[in-house]
Parts: sequence; C-alpha cells; structure tokens
Amino acid sequence: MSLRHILLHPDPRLKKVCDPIASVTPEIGALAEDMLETMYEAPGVGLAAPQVGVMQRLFVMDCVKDKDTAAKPMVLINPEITWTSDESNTYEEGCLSIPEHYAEVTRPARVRMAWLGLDGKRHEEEFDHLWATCAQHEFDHLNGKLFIDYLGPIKRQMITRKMEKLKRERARG
Ligand code: K2U
Ligand code: ZN
Repeated sequence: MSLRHILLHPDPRLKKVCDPIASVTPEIGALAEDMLETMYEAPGVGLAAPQVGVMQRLFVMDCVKDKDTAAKPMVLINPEITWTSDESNTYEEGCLSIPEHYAEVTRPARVRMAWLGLDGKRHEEEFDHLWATCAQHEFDHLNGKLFIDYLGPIKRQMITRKMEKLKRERARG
C-alpha cells in the first residue's frame, strides 16, 4: 500500500470525464487499496480516482464517523445512479482537491447506486445522509464536476484564484 498525491484544483485532469474500467484486475485492487489509505490519512470520507490522477471510473468512501463503530470501506467501480429521491438535503461540502474551502450544496437526500465490486459482482444500495452526499460528490468527480461548480461564478472564481495562489506558494516551496 502507498499514499497517493492528491491533485489540487485547478487541474485539467479534475475536469475530465473518466473512462469505464474494463475488468477488475490486481492493479485496480492495488489502486483501491492505495486510495483508501490516502483517504483515511487525509482525512476524508471519500476519494475519487481522478483526484489521484487516474482517469478511471472508481471511487472509495467510508462515511462511518463514530469511533466506536467499525469502519465500512467501500470501493465502487463503474458506479451508476439508478434512483434519486425527490427530497433534497443541503450539506456544507469540502473537497480534498480544494482544501480549506467549504460551501453549501443541495443534492437529493437519498440515492440508489449500482456498481461493480472488487469481487467482480454487481452491487446496488441506497444511500442516505452523509453517505448520499459523499457518493454523489464522488460520482461528480468521475464526470469532471467539482462541488464549486454548484456555486455562483463570483464565489467559484474567488476560490479558484485562492487555490491558484496556494499552488504557486507550494511550488516555491
Ligand atoms: O472527494 C473528496 O474530495 C472527498 C470529500 C468527500 C465529501 C465531500 C463533501 C461531503 C461529504 C464527503 C472529503 O471527504 S472532504 C472532507 C470531509 C470530511 C467529512 C465530511 C465532509 C467532508
Ligand atoms: Zn472532492
């Protein structure tokens, strides 16, 4: 297992539509393992493959936050949204590719997703609460969409300008 570098916005790779995964290979398994390790270390509750520079349709998530509850790491390959609730939920979202910026995003409160598991089988599950928000946030990443894309142009541009400054400062070391 190894930690992967998380790309920071703005980066053209974070705006691309990712490619489907043809088969669950040992390399995909290793990538998923690295992504889970990177997510827990960040820390975060989700991470999508394009955030670590892999332009393939895979994300991981574990939204268990209670330390007395067993972790529930999930790996979703070629995920599809099969149903969304009419009810909405507004959550103050962040993103590991846009650190220290948060904004309210409204999404369907519940969502059903179908995906290919590391076991090679098809899975389908309904998510609610933070799981639903996270799953939709990660699914957006696979289509090159960031949570700031739901904001107005002024706020989105302000965040982008601040991230450009942060990247310039980090590049100077
Ligand atoms: O995709 C990512 O950048 C991972 C996000 C996923 C996420 C964003 C918003 C709401 C839920 C999940 C990271 O986990 S951001 C850190 C974080 C941690 C706990 C709750 C919300 C955000
Ligand atoms: Zn994100």
